[in-house]
Amino acid sequence: MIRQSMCAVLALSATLSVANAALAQVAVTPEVALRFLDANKDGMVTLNDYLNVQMPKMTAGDLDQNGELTYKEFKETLEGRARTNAEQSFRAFNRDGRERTMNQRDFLNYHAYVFTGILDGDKDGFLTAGELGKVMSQDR
Ligand SMILES: [Ca+2]
Ligand SMILES: [Ca+2]
Ligand SMILES: [Ca+2]
Repeated sequence: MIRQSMCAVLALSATLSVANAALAQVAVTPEVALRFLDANKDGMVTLNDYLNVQMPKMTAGDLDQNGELTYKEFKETLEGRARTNAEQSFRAFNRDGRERTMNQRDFLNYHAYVFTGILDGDKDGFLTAGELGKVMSQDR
């Protein structure tokens, strides 16, 4: 049951993770967002591409450069609804036994979950404009 409500929370977060990647206030098509997420520009968006796009956010958000994110630092890497849900996400993925910081593995696990659990609707390891569009439209 806890897991289910967590999924709901993360579903909202996911929408924003994708959306904020490519857009500011402007409406962005799934095709444009998809192109942005294709980090190695080979025409397919894999988990690796997705994590490569998210990774710089950890570096940028780690204000004291100690390789770990406090809740406050983590929150700063997110936008919109993902930020609103930052506390639940932080609690769910900060699993290294320490209470107050999230390491790189935790951070990538969070985003991997977003990709695999939410964005990749048919679970084939690739993100399509259709899958992205579905998630993006749920946010409207
Ligand atoms: Ca790619
Ligand atoms: Ca830090
Ligand atoms: Ca897919």
